[in-house]
Amino acid sequence: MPKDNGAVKAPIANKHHPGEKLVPTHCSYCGMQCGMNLRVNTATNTIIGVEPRYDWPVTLGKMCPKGVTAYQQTNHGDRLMTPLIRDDRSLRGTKEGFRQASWEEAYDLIVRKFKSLQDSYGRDALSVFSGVSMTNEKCYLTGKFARVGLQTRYIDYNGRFCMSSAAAGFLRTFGIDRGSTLPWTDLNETDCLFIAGSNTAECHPTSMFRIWEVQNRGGYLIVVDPRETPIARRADVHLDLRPGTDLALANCMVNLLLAGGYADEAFIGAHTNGIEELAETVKLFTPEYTSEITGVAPEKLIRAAELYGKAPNAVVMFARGIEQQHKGSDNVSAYTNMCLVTGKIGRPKSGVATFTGQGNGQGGREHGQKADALPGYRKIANPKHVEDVARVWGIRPDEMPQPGVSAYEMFELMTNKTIRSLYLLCSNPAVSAPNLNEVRAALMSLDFMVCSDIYLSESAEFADVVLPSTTWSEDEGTVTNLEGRIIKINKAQEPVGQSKPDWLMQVELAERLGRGDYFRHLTSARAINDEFRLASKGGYADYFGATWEKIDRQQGVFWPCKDEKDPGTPHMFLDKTFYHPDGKAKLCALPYRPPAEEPCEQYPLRLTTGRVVYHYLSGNQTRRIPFLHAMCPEPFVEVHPETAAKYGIAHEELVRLHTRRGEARFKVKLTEAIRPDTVFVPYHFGHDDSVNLLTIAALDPMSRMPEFKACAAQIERIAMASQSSPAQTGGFR
Ligand SMILES: Nc1nc2c(c(=O)[nH]1)N[C@H]1C(S)=C(S)[C@@H](COP(=O)(O)OP(=O)(O)OC[C@H]3O[C@@H](n4cnc5c(=O)[nH]c(N)nc54)[C@H](O)[C@@H]3O)O[C@H]1N2
Ligand SMILES: Nc1nc2c(c(=O)[nH]1)N[C@H]1C(S)=C(S)[C@@H](COP(=O)(O)OP(=O)(O)OC[C@H]3O[C@@H](n4cnc5c(=O)[nH]c(N)nc54)[C@H](O)[C@@H]3O)O[C@H]1N2
Ligand code: SF4
Ligand SMILES: [Mo]
Repeated sequence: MPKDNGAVKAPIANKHHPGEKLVPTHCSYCGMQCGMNLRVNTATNTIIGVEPRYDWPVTLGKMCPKGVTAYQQTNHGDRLMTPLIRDDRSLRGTKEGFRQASWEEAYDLIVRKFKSLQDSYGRDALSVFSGVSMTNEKCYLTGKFARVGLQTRYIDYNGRFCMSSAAAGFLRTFGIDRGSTLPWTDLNETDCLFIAGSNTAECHPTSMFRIWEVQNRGGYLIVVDPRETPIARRADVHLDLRPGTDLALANCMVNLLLAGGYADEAFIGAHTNGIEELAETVKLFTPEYTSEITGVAPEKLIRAAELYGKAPNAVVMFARGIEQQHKGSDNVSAYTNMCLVTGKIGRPKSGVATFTGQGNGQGGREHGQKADALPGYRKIANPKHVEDVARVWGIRPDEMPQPGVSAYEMFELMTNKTIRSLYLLCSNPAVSAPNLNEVRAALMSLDFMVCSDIYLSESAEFADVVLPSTTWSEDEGTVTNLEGRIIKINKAQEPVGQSKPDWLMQVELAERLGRGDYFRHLTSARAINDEFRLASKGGYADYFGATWEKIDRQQGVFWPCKDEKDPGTPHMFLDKTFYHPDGKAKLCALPYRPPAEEPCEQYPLRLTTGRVVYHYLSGNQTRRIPFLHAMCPEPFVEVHPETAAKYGIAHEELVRLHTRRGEARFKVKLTEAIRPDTVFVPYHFGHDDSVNLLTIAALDPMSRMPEFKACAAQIERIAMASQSSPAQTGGFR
């Protein structure tokens, strides 16, 4: 039994309830993938509740408010039970006009439309936009479905808004992108945690017992966040920077580490490239200069560098706070420089980790849903990689479509009619994409749209055909958690109504599109797993040896796992070999750039966006759960009392936020836990309540990640605003 560091003291046996069985699995939501047992009534074969899995080594029985209510999704009254078709296109952008249809009718319509659009406008008239709340098997098949089934180049996914900067940064620095270089069970045993841009207590709550344990053992916690989040409140040093200024702060840390005698010269010399240029670049970032940019007091910067530098073992961690910037991938490489110059990487209890967001945010980015990538983290730009995958798929290499474009850029291509049709699955971009007025207009401009979801989402309102998918509890497969550990999701109940797993829809559609030869053999999640492990074999993200049996036997398998004998790789880089051709890691010299949009007279505040513990992403799942809705029924804007006084606004008053792209109304939440120059809004709400009506689509040049975390905004009392120019509408309702 692994050591327990939190409130749960000893392994607790799960109670046996008569007439029930427990199905061990993992939560449907975030990258923590907490172990849970679904309680199933054996007479009705339905899910009726949940119990923690105390024996799951990562989370030891802990779950958050979303996890304990996740089971309520499966038999929820809002589930889509049959395919829906809408004949009257004038009703698009609303919930109205859908009628129930059979699968045959829905498939016939889809196939007819797809074929005629491709006949008229070429194969690339179709596009696929997917998400990573799906298993590896489904993510893999979605990539294959786009490229072999639909034969289009246009596929991308919601991880572009989530993990793409972490991925690009790690690839540049290490030559490989595994989100964590060490298992979570190491975290509580380190001496210093440096956590930037992560609201860990709300977004990865079941990591907290390990983080508190570091402090309980006399170690240190440093938090970089413009807001005093629950974790920042308990930090030894809270670096409360202006949103969008991390690159300066990270450079300052490296400067202070080098100047303070904390550099590991031997490690730098033997295992890295680029120290001269890095040292030259960071020199400029003295505590005083950095303080001017970031607004963080110089003493705090010095103290943070000292604590990290002195710690025998330390882990640098970050999340979307630093990654969702138009220089997110630079921020990732810049913070990772801290580990490399001090040699605190490639050994137990030291390293770097990003808090992967979605349940399968890691696996989902490795197996071909990205515009330019193929299974095993291969690249379409590399002819050898294309050959490897083409062989497994049974196509000629020259039949492999070229790379497409990133998620936001796909919407731009819809607007200009390059892309005519969208097959959307497992994502709700009408809420979660940036600059929503444009994105909603892009969806409206489509000639034909299909949406697969478990509920009628805000995005489904734009569709011509809606397909009912299964929830995670009605199918099986594997997911890769935030450690890089491949785990098993088990089926607890038969699909409700006529809902089907996404992989089955794709296999059946491929058949009707005349592409059945490539898909017909994939008759189960297991069969897909066999093919996908083979397709990943020899790639960077090699899953070949991670069989379902081994996953069960070992409580998960860390990739890379090359073959049957290989137990997997919990710790990366133990032999100090990185994945660039010369085996060295790259120290990246990255000059500071300000956010794409800086405050000005008209838009004097910085708007940043993110999450609350009670809701998940676009909120399409969690807004329907009574307890979660009761705890957080509507969005709000966090405003510092000083700022509120300046604008004459009060707690709970309704205000209007404006940016150059749009406006929306929110209730004010007065709090001293935010910088006076910054306001924060959670983005889990739809229609006119979406803060993404305001956000900017400034894209990172490497990762194509939008700058969700910083734009310039104005706040107005509604009473005053009503006297000014007429309100722009919040897009389509
Ligand atoms: N409850 C809940 N948990 C979730 C999710 C959810 O929707 N709800 N989603 C999951 C997913 S997909 C993801 S990606 C993760 C996201 O997990 P996090 O990244 O932790 O969540 P966010 O709220 O987006 O942002 C984190 C923090 O970044 C701070 N921040 C804003 N701007 C900046 C900046 O410029 N610099 C720095 N250093 N910090 C900044 C914000 O104040 C916020 O506290 O959470 C996962 N877990
Ligand atoms: N302003 C702002 N915007 C953001 C962010 C931010 O911090 N600020 N964060 C970004 C991040 S990190 C992320 S990850 C994105 C996420 O944004 P989205 O991709 O919109 O995330 P979800 O709400 O999870 O959407 C998943 C949809 O799929 C459905 N679904 C669940 N399981 C399945 C399944 O198995 N099959 C099918 N077909 N459907 C299923 C759900 O009901 C839901 O409607 O949002 C991004 N947007
Ligand atoms: S922390 Fe994440 S995985 Fe765990 S219960 Fe909460 S939402 Fe689910
Ligand atoms: Mo995410």
